[in-house]
Amino acid sequence: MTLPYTGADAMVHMLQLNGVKHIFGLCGDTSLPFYDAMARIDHGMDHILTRDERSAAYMADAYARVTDRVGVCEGPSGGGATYLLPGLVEANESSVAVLGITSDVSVGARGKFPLTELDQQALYRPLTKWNTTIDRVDQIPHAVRSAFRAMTTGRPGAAHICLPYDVQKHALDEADVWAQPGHGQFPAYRSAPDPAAVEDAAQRLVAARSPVLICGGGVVIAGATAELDALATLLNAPVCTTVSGQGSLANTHPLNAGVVGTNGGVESTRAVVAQADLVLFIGARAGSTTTEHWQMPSRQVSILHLDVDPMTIATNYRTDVALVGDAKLGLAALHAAVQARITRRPAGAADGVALAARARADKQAFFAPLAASLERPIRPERVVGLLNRLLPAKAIVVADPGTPCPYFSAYFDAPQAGRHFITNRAHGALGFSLAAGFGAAVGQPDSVVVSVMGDGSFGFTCGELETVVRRGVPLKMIVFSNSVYGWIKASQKTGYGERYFSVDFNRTDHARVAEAFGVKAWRVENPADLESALKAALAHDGPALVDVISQELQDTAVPVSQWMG
Ligand SMILES: Cc1ncc(C[n+]2csc(CCOP(=O)(O)OP(=O)(O)O)c2C)c(N)n1
Repeated sequence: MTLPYTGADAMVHMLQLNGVKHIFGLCGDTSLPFYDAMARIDHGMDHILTRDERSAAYMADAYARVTDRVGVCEGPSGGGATYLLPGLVEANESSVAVLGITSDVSVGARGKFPLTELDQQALYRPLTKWNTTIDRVDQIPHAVRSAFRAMTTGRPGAAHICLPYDVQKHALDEADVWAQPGHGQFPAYRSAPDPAAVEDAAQRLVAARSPVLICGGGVVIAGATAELDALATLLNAPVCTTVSGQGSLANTHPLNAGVVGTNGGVESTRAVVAQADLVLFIGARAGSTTTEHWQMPSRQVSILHLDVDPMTIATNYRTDVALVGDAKLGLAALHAAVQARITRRPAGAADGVALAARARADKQAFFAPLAASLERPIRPERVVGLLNRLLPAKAIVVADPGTPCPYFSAYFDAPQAGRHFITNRAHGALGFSLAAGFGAAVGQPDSVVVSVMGDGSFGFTCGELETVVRRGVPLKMIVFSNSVYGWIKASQKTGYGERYFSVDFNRTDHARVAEAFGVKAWRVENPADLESALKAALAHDGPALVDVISQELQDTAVPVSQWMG
């Protein structure tokens, strides 16, 4: 007997037709028809079972960031839908194309108190770029097409499709199951800024005494690193990045002056922005972290802003020229327009290479002695310094909030432009990097991927070590073990008179936990042993974890200029 073609079949085929290769998810009652279709159909997609829907979404997020393809995650109704949510929120706010599929109670059971019922569409509405509930089976192909179109065009973002149980079993006509080529990757289309605005901006860039470029995540998402390099070099302008904008230029590029802002920014990079007479924001939102709560750059500086999303422009700064468009096309157009005008720089023009070199040298002068320190507990600087030396050029570091984010933002020296650093800066939820690192490693199996987490984050996410081992992904993991929610303790130290309240917890032996899951692990207390442990972990041909007994964050020289207080 041939089975009818069902809604579940159509969902599987629609994902396949959009070029999906991996789906991260966790099973549930209302997802059974979808799972059965996945089992029956020869679709070539790999379903990766996770131990928590939050992880599935974080995996899909980092997978999308390293492949530029839509990341797909799925979970069941009720609890599954609530757990999938954090990853979709992060992806949406970080302009990453992630599709979340939640199964749901049957349409026919709505309102009758079926187990797990929840208004999933309402739950996701404010948090996704596109969101729908399927009411009838024949809506599935169109809904999936709309979701992919929404995720990959304009400013990329997350989409959610709620797929009721009974609809998955209903029959439909296969003829409507088709996908638009190109909507599986982002950005699917590129639009260029208004040529008149480009001319205006070019004129100001050429006339500026000291233009500084500040890049957000948009440059790497648009694949605009070569165009950025060309424009900055032509102008001899230093390039700063936000935390998410790391990789816009190689960290070792002569014009890279480093990360700006409260989280990872250091005094010497701040000085580069402070002396600018013009700032060009590129693919950046100019939010609180980047601009030190809208103080840096100052209001006196001329502002140009290139972004694919017009709603980011002039949100925080009165803007002299708005360039609405894709970063790759926009930077290429600016380069052409500047080249046509630039004969000589204005009198007294700053030397961008010298400014960036000074910023990097000053930073290094502060960092190097701390990285060499044999103090106990181990200084975070030592971990970053060793990884800078030991990691291959193609490595990807995925950092959690707490110790990892500011330390790696300030001091990690990726020698290549592109996606070599990932962190969840939109919402900064703890417990991101282990799962995200796994997703990155699935998306880019040729790269060494290192997840760097605080022990607080480890506690959120360690169940996923089973997934890492089951799937044989050679993820490298580093835990900063300091038995404290250090970021908050540091805020209590600076802003609340050292009245420490409910921030300390017991030390866990993370290496033994990892070993119990089958992960090769090292526990390092002596700073002199750190290099050999990291080398062994990197050389190991499977997953490996190094548990570093490290300074409490509030006692460190962390590059954070402002705590909450
Ligand atoms: C889900 C979630 N809850 C609470 C916070 C608030 N928060 C920010 S940093 C931090 C402490 C991080 O502790 P840990 O991971 O141990 O790293 P450390 O700061 O000690 O280096 C907390 C609780 C958060 N970011 N995410």
